[in-house]
Amino acid sequence: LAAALICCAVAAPMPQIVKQGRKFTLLVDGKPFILLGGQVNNSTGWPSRMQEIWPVYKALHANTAEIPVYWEIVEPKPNEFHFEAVDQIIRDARAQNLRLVLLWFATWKNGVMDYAPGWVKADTAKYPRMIDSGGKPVRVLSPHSEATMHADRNAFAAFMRHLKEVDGDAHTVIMVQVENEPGSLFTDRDHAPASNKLFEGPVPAALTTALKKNAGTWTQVFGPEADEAFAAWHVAKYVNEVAAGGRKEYGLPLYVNVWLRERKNFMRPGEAYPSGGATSNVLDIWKVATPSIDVIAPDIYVMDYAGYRAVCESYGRPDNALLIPETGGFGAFARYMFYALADYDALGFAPFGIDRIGAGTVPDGVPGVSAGTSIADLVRPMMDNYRLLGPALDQIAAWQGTGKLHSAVEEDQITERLLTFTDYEVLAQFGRPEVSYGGTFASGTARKTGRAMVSEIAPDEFVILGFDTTIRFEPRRGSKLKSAQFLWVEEGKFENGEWKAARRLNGDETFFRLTLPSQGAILRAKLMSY
Ligand code: N0T
Repeated sequence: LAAALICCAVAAPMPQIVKQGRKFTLLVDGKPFILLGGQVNNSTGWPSRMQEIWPVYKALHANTAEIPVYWEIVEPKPNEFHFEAVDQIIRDARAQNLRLVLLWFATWKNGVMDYAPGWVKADTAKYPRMIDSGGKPVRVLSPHSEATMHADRNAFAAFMRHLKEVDGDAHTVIMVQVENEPGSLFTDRDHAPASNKLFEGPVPAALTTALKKNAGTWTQVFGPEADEAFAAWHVAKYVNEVAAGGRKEYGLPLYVNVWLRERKNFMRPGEAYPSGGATSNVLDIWKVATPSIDVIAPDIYVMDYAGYRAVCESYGRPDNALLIPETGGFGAFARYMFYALADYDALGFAPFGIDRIGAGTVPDGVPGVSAGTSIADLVRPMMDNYRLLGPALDQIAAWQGTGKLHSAVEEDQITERLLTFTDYEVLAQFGRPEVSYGGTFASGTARKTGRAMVSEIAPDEFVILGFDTTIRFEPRRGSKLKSAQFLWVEEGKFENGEWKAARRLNGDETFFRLTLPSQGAILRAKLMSY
């Protein structure tokens, strides 16, 4: 019997990203999964170092760890592979009940080549550097080298084949990032003679046709963006080849992350951001060039909320799911998480630099934060988010894409938000009401901690999750309802997909408004009209 069980045990379905209607969903073990994670610092992908970091994930209630895998370490000599560290990390993650996203640091890491193995770095004839417009080689591998692409693809394929062997049944690893922020710093494109020749030639018909542009040279078709468009096409084709090689071995979802161009000085490619990466201005080119990549994912360090939302808007589009594999972990980003999950149906959200949580004070030079501030204080709102939202992720995943899940988030000068649902409107005001009789006007919190999401789960029933927010209901303007009254309100939580009410709220707790306190709460309210 045991033998029969073993022989017939069915492996869980592969992780995959599916699209139903306009909504993308990441499926893990066949079920919708919102990746709530964190990325470790760059030099932390070592089992010994991870021993100190696993407890941080536990404390956070994260469900996924994003950890790099280094080409220079897994292939120290051509075709000699070492996956011991990767294997140990997978075993440890499994023991922690965490999923993994592994990050393939190879030809590109932040627009340079630092993770290429020594034998690639040393052989500049076989693995050429890019040449800048002044004729000088730079610290970036050329995307025009077949030899370099083959070397990377060969290693990535070996890595994916190995993953299938060690994890093909358990699916602890749910997704793989191909490269890290590809593109080139120091030059807008390769100016080597052979590349210049290519640049003077026609734009491939596959690209002009897909973009519905007339045929012509790069300059004719793309004008002032020609060098960058050319770089994007060639970097994207290269990354797609690497991805395709790995995917053939093991079909996990693959994504590419982006060092954004938004809000960086004069936004010159190769100076303010790597040229040829999948920045918003060349995203269309990347989508044409990368059929083997599931998602192009922005690393969002944009500090202001309008800019943050604009990035979500430009990457979450009909042909691309929104996935945020890197973002900030400080105060404002705890608010932005609500936008990402509730308004843009993000598949996942992962602050960068998990190692630092709980450790020390902020060093000099971190934008928007004064040096010396305690990191624990700064990340507390994010940790609160994880604690509150973590157990409700299955529900949030089910509410995404319904059009009935909205965020209400406090910002400078924005002390209230009005959300519209089928029959009711919700007024969310941040902070505690100042006057409790004769009107309620919450006028904001000291540290901008107001953040909530509201989901209409039936026409007269709502779930409200969040912090430091005051909630009131009225019939939607124009609806035929005359009044709004609570039939009942509960405070509780979700457990294994079930709502567990802890108490009924009434009296002062519902009289003028509902309140989400500073430590957060999940409320469920049934309304009626009379
Ligand atoms: C990221 C990270 C890591 C405020 C930087 C961000 C990670 C890489 N690059 O810590 O190196 O591996 O993907 C680049 C965006 C910088 C803009 C910061 C503005």
